[in-house]
Parts: sequence; structure tokens; C-alpha cells
Amino acid sequence: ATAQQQPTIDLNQVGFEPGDVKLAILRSGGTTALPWLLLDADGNAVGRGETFVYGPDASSGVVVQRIDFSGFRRAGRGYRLSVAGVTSDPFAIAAGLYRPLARDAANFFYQQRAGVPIDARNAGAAWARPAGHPSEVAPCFAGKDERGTAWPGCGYRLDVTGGWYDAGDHGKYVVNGGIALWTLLNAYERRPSAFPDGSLRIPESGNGVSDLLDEARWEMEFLLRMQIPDGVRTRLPVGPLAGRQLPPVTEIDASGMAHQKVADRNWTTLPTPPQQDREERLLYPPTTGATLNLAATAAQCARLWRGIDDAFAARCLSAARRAWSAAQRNPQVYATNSFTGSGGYGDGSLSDEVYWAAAELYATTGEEAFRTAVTASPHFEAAVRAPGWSFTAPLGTITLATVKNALPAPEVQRLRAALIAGADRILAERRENGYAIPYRASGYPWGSNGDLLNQAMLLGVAHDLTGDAKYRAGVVSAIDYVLGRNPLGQSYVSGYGARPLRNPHHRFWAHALDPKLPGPPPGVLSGGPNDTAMVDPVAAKLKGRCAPQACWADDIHAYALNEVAINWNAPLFWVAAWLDD
Ligand code: 9MR
Repeated sequence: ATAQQQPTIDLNQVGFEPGDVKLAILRSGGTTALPWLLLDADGNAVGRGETFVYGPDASSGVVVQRIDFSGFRRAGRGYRLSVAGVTSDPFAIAAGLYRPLARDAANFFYQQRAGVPIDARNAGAAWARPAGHPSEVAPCFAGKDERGTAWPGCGYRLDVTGGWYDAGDHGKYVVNGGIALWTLLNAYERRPSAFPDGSLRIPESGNGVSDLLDEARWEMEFLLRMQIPDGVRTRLPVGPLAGRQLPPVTEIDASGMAHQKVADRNWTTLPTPPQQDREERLLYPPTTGATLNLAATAAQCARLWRGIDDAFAARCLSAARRAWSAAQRNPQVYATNSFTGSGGYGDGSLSDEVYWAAAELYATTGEEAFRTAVTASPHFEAAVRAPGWSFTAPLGTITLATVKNALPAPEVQRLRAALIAGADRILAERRENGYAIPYRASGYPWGSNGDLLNQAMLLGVAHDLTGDAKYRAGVVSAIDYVLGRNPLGQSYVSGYGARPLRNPHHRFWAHALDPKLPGPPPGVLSGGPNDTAMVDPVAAKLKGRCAPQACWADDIHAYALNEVAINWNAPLFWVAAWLDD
């Protein structure tokens, strides 16, 4: 997609809460300031002002003018902006505007559940389906990978039924599962009462436990199943990754490590509803990264289910301890990314995962050994930037800065200061792009929408710590962008806005390829513009012809631009829930 050159008004197509900053963008409207009108549903002018000319903008590739109507606070539906003969999409000004979005963004995780039928009552009739991979008792990959490296396999199978499918594919990855699960659990820990029993559409509603905890448990139980039993020795490449050369194969004690992923031997075609997947499901070798993801989330689990389900909390704590020791024993078992059939999530730098796991274990246990691991880490009190699946240090810092723990007060203060300083740097990024979003000007990565929302999450944390309204304004500008204030005039969320996401890269929500299949349910986020890894066939055609914010297309084949993923919908949920709070 290239941004249209006719004047157009881009804004959050859902709307604004009454007290929030309200910004819209006039795209391609020239460089002369223009008068604008705010119209109510009957077409009466209820507000007016003049645009602010920003001018040519490299991020969007268009000339930008800004319309700020923050001062208007009267609740209503069907408002429109009008400038130079151009009228915007209608939008609402309403309290509680983000509540449905938060609930639908949470429902995505139910829709992605593996191992159980997805029922019409909780998913909506169009999205009901039989269980995918209902009994997944998987052996280990054995044989040669694409690089020709021989893998020994293992002498056991693990029952790894359950969990969430990662994305449009049917892989279940411990590394990415970890940050997605953490994000849901953190939303719970921040405000335990926000999603009580009965508040979400899931089968566990009515069991007396927070629905958010119930949804998170679906993934936690799966991560626990990915842990290797005691007494297992295996031979794997062990050591630092340098170039394409694998480190030497070494025998290790793998007890307590977690497998990197369970996934199909070969990529399946599009569409393939999960219940029709006939590929062999395999466990791929354990990695230190996966093991630390398990340690961190299981430690979080131990703290959050204490008093709710003590037996489960205890099971989590013992898994977390076993995982931590396994990672200490085997600190350099990296994912090597050379298997076909699934994504890599290979991470050659794990000091941030060590810090995260230590932080969660320390917050849960208060034990000296974990405190030492936290304070000795290069990430402790270091500059904070947004988290991602391969950079999890901020998750540990958020926990230590916001959850009651045994760190001395001055250290907690310094962690808070580091978070706030990180949030300030993110806020300053609004000055670098015409659409005024808290995000870099160029170099949009795979999953930029998820990245942006993780930045917004840090702004939310900074607001919690300071009460300063500027951070909320930053969060609002991020959600505004995702819901339509962008140079494509696109809402990147299905079911929301005048031009919602319709054709994500997904093997079941593949209406574009098979009219008998549904499109996406409401509340699903597209990965978003990506001008740095334009590897799919749709992206390849756009390459070199789009500004960063315009390197995107609503095309099911555009897996590098338009896939969905648990680690992207998780911050969408977190941010929507936060805005609603
Ligand atoms: O989100 C991941 C992105 O950071 C990587 O650059 C990309 C290529 O390795 O993979 C993305 O993750 C995909 C995963 O490997 C498989 N399931 C779908 C994920 C989202 O596209």
C-alpha cells in the first residue's frame, strides 16, 4: 500500500475518551494551515480551530497537518471532522470506550487455544471449530536439519497438549509464549479485580477464579509440560553462536530444561484449520532461552496462584526452580534456527532472560541467591527500552519496580527512575514523526504494531508510577495509530473502526481463500508495517516503494506484514485494559 495523495483525515476510527488528548491528521493537505470544524451527528459545528502544519514526513511519506481538538469533551456518537472539503470517518467520544476492545483482545487467546474445541458460545458461531491437536504426545526431532546438522532426538515423548497457537501457524513456542503469558499475568497483577470471574468469554467462566487468570493458565500448563523430566542426558551444540558455524556437540544433563517449541515437521499450506493438520508434531531441542522463559513465568505463576490454587502455585514454583538450575547448569544452549516447518525465535543473547527469570524468582521467594543474580546483572538499573520476545529485561524491571518485593527501597526507586527515563525517551519519539506516535521514525521491524504497543505499555507503567498525564497521552497516541491514525487510514484491529483488518495471515481465519472459513474475530491485531524484513511475496513487491508506515497490505499472503501473534495481541490487551482502568 502507498499512502493516498488526496487529502484525507486519519484518526482513531473508534474514538476518544472524553478527557483524553484528541488528535487527528490531515494527510496530503498541503503546507498552508487550514480551518477545521468538528461536526456532531446532525452535522452541526460544535468545535473549530486551525491545523498545525508539520510538513513533509519521512515516516509516513506524506505531508502532514495536525488537528488537535482535545478541548472538546462532550460525549456523543457520530462525530466527524471536516477540513478543506474533506470529512473524516465518524467516531465516538465516550467513557468506557476501550472496554470492548480489551475483552475482544483477550478473547483472541481463547480463539488460539490448542487441544480443545472452540465453542460457539465463547468464540461466536462463525469461529467454532473442533479441537486442534487434541492429544499431542510428541517425540523429539531426530535426524538432520536444513543445515545438515545431525540431531540425536530423545528417548521419551512428552504430552504437550494445550497452550495457544503462536500466530497464523500452529507452532507452540516456549520463547514467545513466555512474554505473551507474562503480559497477561502482569495485567492481572497490576489490577487483580479488572477481569473477575464471568468477565470474559471462556469455558472456565463460573469457576470462581478471575477469567484472566484462567486464560493465562491455559498457556502456563502447556509451558510446564514442555519441561524435560529428571535424568535426561542429551547431545547438542553447546557454546556461543558465531556466524553460521554451530558450536561443538556436547553431552549435557538436560533435566529441567524446556524444549524450544513443539511444531509441525513441515510448513502446512494456507488455509489449514488446526483440526486438519496432518503433519507430524515434534519437540525441538531444549534451549537455555526457553528454559528461562519457563523459569520466569512459572515464578510469576507461583506468586499469583498462591491463595487461589496453592497446589498449582507449588507446582509452578518447583518447575521454576528446576528450570533456573537447569539454565545455570547449561547457560549456552541456543536455538539454531535451521528447522523447517516452524519459526525460529532464536536468541543468541540471554543475559536479559537470566535477569528476567531471576527478578521473577526474587519477587516470588525473596531468596538471596536470586537477589544476587538480579543485582549482578548488567540489566539491573540499566536504561530501559521496550520489551520484545528476544529482549525480556524490562519485564523483570517492571516486576521489581511495581510488585512488592524484598529489594531495599533505594534500589526500587532507581528501577522506577530507569523505567520513567525509558518512558521519557519513548515519549520523545513522538517528535520524530508527523503522526506523533511514540515510536521511531524509520526502520520498522516485523511486528512493529506489537513493538509500538509494548512501548505504550512502558508509558502506562510510567503513568502508574508518576500519575503524570503526559504518559497517558502517549498511550492514547499509540492506540490512535493502531486504530486508524496512520497514513493508510487503516485500523490494524479486526472488528474495530471504519476500515478494520480483514485478511490476516492465518490458517483458519482464511475467508479470503475459502468462503466457508471465517475472517478474523474482533480484537485481533495485525503485525503491521515492516520495511526491514520484506520477505513475503506481497512485501517483496512493495519493497523500496513505501515509507516505513506504509509498508503494509491487508493480504493473507503477507506473513511478514500481516500475521497475528500472541506476543502482539498481548500488549494490545494490556494497553486496552490499562486505558479502560
Ligand atoms: O515475531 C517474529 C519476528 O520478530 C521475526 O523477525 C520473524 C522471523 O524470524 O518471526 C516472527 O515470529 C513468527 C514466528 O517465527 C512463527 N510464528 C509467527 C510469528 C509471527 O510472524
